[in-house]
Amino acid sequence: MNLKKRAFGRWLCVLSTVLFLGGAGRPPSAGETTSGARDTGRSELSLDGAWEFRQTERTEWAAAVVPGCVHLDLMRLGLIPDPFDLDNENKVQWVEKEDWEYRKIFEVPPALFRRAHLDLVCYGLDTFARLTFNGRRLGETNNMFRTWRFDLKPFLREGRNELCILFASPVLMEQGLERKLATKLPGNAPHVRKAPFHFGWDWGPRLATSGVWRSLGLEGWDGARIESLQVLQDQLNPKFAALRLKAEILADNEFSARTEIIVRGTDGQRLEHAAKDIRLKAGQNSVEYKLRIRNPALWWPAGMGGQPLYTFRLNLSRGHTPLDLSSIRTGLRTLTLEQKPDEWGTSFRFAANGVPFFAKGGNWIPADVFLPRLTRQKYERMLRDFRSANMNMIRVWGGGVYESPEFYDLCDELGLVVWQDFMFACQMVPGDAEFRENVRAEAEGVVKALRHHPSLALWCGNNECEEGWFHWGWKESLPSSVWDDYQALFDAILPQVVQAHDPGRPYWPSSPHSLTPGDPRSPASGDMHYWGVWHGREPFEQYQQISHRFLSEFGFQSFPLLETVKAYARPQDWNIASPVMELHQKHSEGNRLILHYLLDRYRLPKDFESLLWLSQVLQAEGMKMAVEHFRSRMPRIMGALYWQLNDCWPVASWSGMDYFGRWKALHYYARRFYSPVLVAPIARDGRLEVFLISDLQQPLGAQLAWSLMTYGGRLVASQSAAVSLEPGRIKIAFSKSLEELMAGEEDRDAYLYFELQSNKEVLGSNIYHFSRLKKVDLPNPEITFSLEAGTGDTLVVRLTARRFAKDVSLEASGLEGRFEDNFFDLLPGRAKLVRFISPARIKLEDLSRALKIRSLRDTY
Ligand code: BMA
Repeated sequence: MNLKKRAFGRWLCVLSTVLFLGGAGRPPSAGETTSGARDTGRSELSLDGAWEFRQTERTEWAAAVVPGCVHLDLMRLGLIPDPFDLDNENKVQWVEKEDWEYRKIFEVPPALFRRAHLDLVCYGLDTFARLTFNGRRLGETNNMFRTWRFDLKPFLREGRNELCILFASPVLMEQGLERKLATKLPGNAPHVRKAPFHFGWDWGPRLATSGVWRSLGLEGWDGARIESLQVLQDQLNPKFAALRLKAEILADNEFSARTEIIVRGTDGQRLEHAAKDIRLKAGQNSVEYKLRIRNPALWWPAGMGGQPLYTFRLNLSRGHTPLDLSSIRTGLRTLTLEQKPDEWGTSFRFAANGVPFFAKGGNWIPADVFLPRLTRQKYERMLRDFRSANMNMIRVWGGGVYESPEFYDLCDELGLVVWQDFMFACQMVPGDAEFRENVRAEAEGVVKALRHHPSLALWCGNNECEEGWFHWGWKESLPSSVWDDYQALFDAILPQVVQAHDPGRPYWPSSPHSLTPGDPRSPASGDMHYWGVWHGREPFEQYQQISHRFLSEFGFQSFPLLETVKAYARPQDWNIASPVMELHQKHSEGNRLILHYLLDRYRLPKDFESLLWLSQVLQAEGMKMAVEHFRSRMPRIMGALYWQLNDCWPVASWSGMDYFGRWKALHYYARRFYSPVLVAPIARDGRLEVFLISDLQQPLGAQLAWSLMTYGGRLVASQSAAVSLEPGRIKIAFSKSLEELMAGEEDRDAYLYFELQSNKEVLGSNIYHFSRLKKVDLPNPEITFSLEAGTGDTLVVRLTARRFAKDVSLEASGLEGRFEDNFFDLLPGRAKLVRFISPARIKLEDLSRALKIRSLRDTY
């Protein structure tokens, strides 16, 4: 994970004073603070699209695309191979050591040229950019997370203009910055404000790219412009919401202006309207509106209620001339982090509108190494798939990026609560004034850009920096001044920024962190990253000993299935120890650990494809064991976010969904272990306790049935009992000795099946195996299937098995879509119907031809 540092002489840029931080920090493509000159008063010229680029002073200018990055441009021209394929990552390492230059020649329309102010607004420059405009120096940047705004007026010509952006090698810049400091800091390029994962991670390639990674454009305005909007919620009750709308307006002189606010509900219906005349002064101004919304519709996390959203639009005008408009969309809710003393220490739980909820979800990493490739469609598909798996929370991990506006908009719409890290991970930080000011400006920009999202629950300072200091030997090996620098940033600057610009939203210094100073792993308070299983080689059963208050990380790796492996390895590489496969396994112990755990529980798989497949079942079983236990400890434990939801390239990793969006066994399992009602049989010390866990909002009467079956198909015993489920509660349905439950059967011959029903609907089911499955002689299940037309255009697979079948999986390679359920168990004589979900219209014959069915017994 550590960057190998090399000594290199390098220019370091001195930041010019020409630049200043931009406003709300939303790319124009998001469509909120922007629109054409006609109705806003502000006029714009997007500079996205066709550009040119070259390797500084070495090559000719060639075609480039903005937003983009140098690797994508080089790939498009065939100048580098696809770094995701084979071992090409190694072959493109030279790119990060070079400087790259981008230019665009463009015409400025006369109407825009006549504006009193013309700014160049860049929503993402990665990272060390020197900008020149018409040959004159405009300024420099040093942070890919900031929005940069430059005053172009003095430089602009009527007609043809040229913008040039020179990107210095981020690696050489890091080395130069590192040399300036006396102490070498731990972390991946810790001096550079660039996505840490770009420098390589234990699931990601090292592809430290450069380029204009987000939109940029010209903004022309006269007199004044709206810099930011904020909605503050003073009171919220069923009758009304008392709100304040605050706007920051920048004016270039003193004059009288009119502001007008319009509030609309989810359906677009106009709810409120008010106007105010104000006297603007030159410089910063603020205007505040007090608003009341009657009978507010509350925003809820997924599974708890709906996600109604309100839009607040502010128009700014002088007389009848519109100057600017800006709008934000938000939801009305309270979303609090409750830390209250209790019998186990201090709680750590989130509550929506006063109702505490168990956080179910995972950790998000950037969904592509090459960020500009991400589209709203890809975000939408992935986020919907998280929600489909009954998740309600996502942690945006601190080693990636602050995600794009679309990401957070979708989280608002889907009810996915966001835990947002600031972008620092597994590192210490420099303490010089320039670095601190840079981070302060970054944090202000980000907080102002994201604070209106109702899904946003928490600002967290960093990922595992405190953990590293106290548990990875840094405290012992580094001077204490490094800890002072840590505290200056994470205990002072960042919480101050949150307090000033987003008061009311909780700030948590690090993940993990606790209320006991110096003990980020305390079980009594705060959140916890539990890595005893995996890094610590402890068995899965160890999860059942955990009683920390909120598990924000725990995980286990698997390989992607063959269809994804095919995207980077040829048949001759299909061996997990081949160089290509090892390059797509970034954790040095990864393959060894997978095999270590696998042989503990399953038989040796017969071939490469079976190994890939079985690694996914192993991972899914591990996470199932963890989450079922965590949920059974509610309300002591109130969150389970597994590591990790997704991938940034095709690779062996902890993800539940691979780079192409294919669901691994884990994601299907998650849909079950995060379901609102869960039956969880958990064995400890020779006894089996069966927990009934409900996240529903109402009590429910149900019937719990259990049967003892042999793998060969004999029903030994069965029983059932009426049970009641309480909202937000767990209940132990029964607790019996394993011996009694086995009723004289051998442990490797029999299993227990549990099913919970209410009004003839199966709310949940689960299986308890008395023995490790490697010891069980699984019978041939003799699975048969037929295909049927379902509702609409869908196709349904009907499956039956003659004998018990573990982890039945359906694959339809080459067809777009996925099966609604997968990696499930089949019981003899019980049919299972599985829908194939596809955006395309799939023919029955095609699905029949592509369909591949297997189960655990097929792996050996
Ligand atoms: C966690 C994360 C990542 C890492 C993962 C697996 O601690 O924060 O840094 O990828 O572990 O090792």
